[in-house]
Amino acid sequence: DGASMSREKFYITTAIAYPNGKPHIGHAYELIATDALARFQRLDGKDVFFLTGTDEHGIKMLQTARKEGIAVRDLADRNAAEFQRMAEALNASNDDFIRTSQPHHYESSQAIWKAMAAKGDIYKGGYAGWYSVRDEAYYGEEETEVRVDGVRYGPQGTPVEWVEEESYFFRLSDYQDRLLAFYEQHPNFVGPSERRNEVVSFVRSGLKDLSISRTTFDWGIPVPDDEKHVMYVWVDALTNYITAAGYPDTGSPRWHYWPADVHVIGKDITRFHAIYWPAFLMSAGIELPKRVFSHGFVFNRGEKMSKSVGNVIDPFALVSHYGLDQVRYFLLREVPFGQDGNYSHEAIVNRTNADLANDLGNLAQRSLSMIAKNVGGVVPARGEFADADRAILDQASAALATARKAMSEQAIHQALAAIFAVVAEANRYFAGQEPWALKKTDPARMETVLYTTAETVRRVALLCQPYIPQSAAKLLDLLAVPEDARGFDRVADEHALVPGAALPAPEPVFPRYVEPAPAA
Ligand code: ME8
Repeated sequence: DGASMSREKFYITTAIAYPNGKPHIGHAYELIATDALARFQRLDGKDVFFLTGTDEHGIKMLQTARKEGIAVRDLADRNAAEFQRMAEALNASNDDFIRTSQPHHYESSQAIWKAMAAKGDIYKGGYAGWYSVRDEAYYGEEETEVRVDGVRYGPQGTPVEWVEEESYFFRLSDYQDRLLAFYEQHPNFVGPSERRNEVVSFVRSGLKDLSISRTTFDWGIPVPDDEKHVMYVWVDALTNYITAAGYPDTGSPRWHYWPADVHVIGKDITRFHAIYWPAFLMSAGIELPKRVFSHGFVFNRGEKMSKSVGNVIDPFALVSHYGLDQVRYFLLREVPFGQDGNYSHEAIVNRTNADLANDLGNLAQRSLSMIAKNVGGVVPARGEFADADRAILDQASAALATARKAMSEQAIHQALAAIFAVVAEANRYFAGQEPWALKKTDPARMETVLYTTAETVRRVALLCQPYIPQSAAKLLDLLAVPEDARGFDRVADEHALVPGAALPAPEPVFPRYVEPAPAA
């Protein structure tokens, strides 16, 4: 539509997960973070397209289905439904959910293959080398090692097996110089910088042509004009990002979203997104994404989660135990985005009680209940602002600019730190102004202090929407802010609360986490 065409577009994606099992906390983490980034840009006025989905082909899916004694399509259907259910449970605002088993995706993957072939970048040969089924990745022998258990492992610590078969190859080696020049010209293409450095040094060390088809199984997208081969799962997986934007129909109403503004992924799949994907796109003559951001891993008390250790955390259980916004806030605040982080009960309880219940919850509850009791449940009158009033309101407005800069670099934790610094300062302001004492000595000044506090809460609640959307909405409801007045343009002074406007009865928004009583 005309309105969306005139706004700046913003296309953001998560990785698409393998539905060979149920979603785990790593998947939840990536989706929540990407959701916060997408919501931020939407609230900031952009025309956002946010994509997530499932990566359903490949030998890993097939092996899991065999182990479970079910058809691979049934495995994909069953678990893709779990990933969709997780997106709902996490309140993800994705605009689409792509499944690579969808017919349109076959068309799209075959189209990019043909474009690469037409460029002369695909040839038939024989592959002999190491393959990790768990990573769905080919590794050079020098990247592998035999450990004391006699098993050979790849660089991510997963076992590799020897593969020898006829295969199509992509002339990746031809792209080494073009990729290096591209990284040079676009220093922000890969973030954070540690990941960028790894990518650049891997490409500098020399690229070999990449095997891009398999013949020993058929759970994949057929290679055009050679039905004996299916595409290597990563060729089809990466293509999801353009399929969803309408490819190969570049006249599609969604094609204006391409190139993606940012692909949010975990650090283990940086090589695919920062090397293979741009090379495929260069070959096919398609514009490159603007940025790839690799987040860290979430561990359970420092240990890698695995089914065999039995410490895998179920995101559904986590949300029902602690509350959705509590989980979202914890993950986004506690772990600097881009670094590894830890999950622990103590840490989530501490964030829930200290930041949400005590700091933000009490600020809202104390000011709004004083307003209900002493000002008759309407927005208080505002007298002349004192310096202290002006200062806290200005700090709240300035947090938008800080958050905007941080979010544009995926520094989600920094945006939250700036917003919660306002909350901490507002609590000091409220305590220092002692509105309960002013009630007798200077009731007009009391109203101005309560007004200033409520207006600060409004600004903070607006800014909190990307991270804790349900709770922020409740706070804005308590301030009677209409739903169409919740964009970031409303943070400004001219949209401040209007004295005399009726407010609903206050109620607490952030419950404290209380340890369940031990069973008797
Ligand atoms: O890699 N902490 O799928 P996947 C944080 N299908 N992130 C984690 C994590 C953890 N403990 N474990 C996994 C794939 N992830 C491919 C992607 S994209 C075209 C194809 C992240 O289900 C992981 O890094 O193994 C990846 O970004 C995402 O979850 C899906 O992982």
